[in-house]
Amino acid sequence: MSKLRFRGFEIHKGYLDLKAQQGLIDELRPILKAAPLFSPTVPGGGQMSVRMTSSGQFGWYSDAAGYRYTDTHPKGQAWPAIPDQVLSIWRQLTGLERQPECCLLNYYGEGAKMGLHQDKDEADFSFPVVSISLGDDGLFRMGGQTRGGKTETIWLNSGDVVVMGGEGRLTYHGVDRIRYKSSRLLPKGGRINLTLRVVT
Ligand SMILES: O=C(O)CCC(=O)C(=O)O
Repeated sequence: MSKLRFRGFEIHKGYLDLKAQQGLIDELRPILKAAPLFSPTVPGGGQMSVRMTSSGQFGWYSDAAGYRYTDTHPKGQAWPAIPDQVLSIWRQLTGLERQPECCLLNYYGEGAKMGLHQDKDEADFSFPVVSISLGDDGLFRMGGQTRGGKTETIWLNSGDVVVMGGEGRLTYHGVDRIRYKSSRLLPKGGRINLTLRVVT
């Protein structure tokens, strides 16, 4: 386990051992069943290559009308509760009383990626976003507080956890690509990223 700092991000390499990663996957299975993955469209009209769902009081959603949080899955059911193990990672790394209200689950299949963006649909940027990587390696790109300028990358591996808080809270970030089937954690391959967010 080691802690690195890049562009305001705290990157905890190897934070979760294999047993903890497998435990998390077991906790995510019922969530994926109750709130199946969907492919959001973006306001410009395209479709994201990442598939997603959420747990918590709110889920992140996007369509032609814009980016926002919703209190139900697109099929109408309430989002399932955030798993305990996920909440305990939040508490260990942030030390906060306040709990996240959304755990966004992104699934990157072969060829999926996520463009550079800021997470700014939340009401209060003084709370960090905590990001957990599971499964295949992902090439994480980090920029600055505004669009443009120099960027740098780091490979995130299964079990790495990134805390995006303080000066890193509004740092541009994205995922260029994954190394499909580089991990055996998910039987069908791919990468899961969980981001924990205080929304209101
Ligand atoms: O997949 C990742 O590592 C980053 C996910 C992300 O940037 C997001 O959900 O906003």
